[in-house]
Amino acid sequence: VYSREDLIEAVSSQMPAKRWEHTKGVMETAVILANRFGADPQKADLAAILHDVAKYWPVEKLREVLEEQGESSELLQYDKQLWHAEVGAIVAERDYGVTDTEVLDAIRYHTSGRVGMSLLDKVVCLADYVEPGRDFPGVNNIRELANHSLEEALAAGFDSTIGHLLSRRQIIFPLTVLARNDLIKQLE
Ligand code: DGI
Ligand code: FE
Ligand code: FE
Ligand code: FE
Repeated sequence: VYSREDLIEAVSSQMPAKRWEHTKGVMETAVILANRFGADPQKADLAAILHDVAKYWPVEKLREVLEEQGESSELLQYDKQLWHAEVGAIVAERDYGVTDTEVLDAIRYHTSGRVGMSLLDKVVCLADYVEPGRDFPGVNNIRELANHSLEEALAAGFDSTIGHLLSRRQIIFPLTVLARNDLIKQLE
């Protein structure tokens, strides 16, 4: 079993320096958001460390891991950018000995979201949107919303992603739309 320090070494060695900077931003932001909204900061930190572990794996290696899954993963039909999240959860468990299903789910759903996102899922997903190194149109508005409401901020994050995909005529993973709708319902 890995100490936090060893885990950081193992994860950071699998990505370029810039992506590790992003990961450190997500770690710091996830802990702040966990404390703000009542999630477990230690779990948020662990999920953040591992969330992009597979981001720079070759696409054939990602495909291989997803194909090894019992029922062939639906994700294989959608954008490759989505694959690292599911693979990250699988390797967190298999290679790094993470057993906490809340942490594994926060990694698994950090890109797509899901219906019925847990507090930890929301915190990690939102931290990924607003960590200090992020710069995309509307990020400051999402940061402002994150001071007040986890769901408002995350819904705005998904709106931004979905809008971006629409503007480029890309295929949208249906679960992202369902996750976004579910957050809107929670706000009603
Ligand atoms: O890994 P990161 O760059 O830190 O952030 P991420 O895991 O949220 O991003 C993955 C990318 O996936 C993001 O730039 C948008 C892209 N993407 C492609 N199709 C979809 C999608 N993201 C979502 N949420 N839903 C999609 O259908
Ligand atoms: Fe990611
Ligand atoms: Fe990320
Ligand atoms: Fe404010």
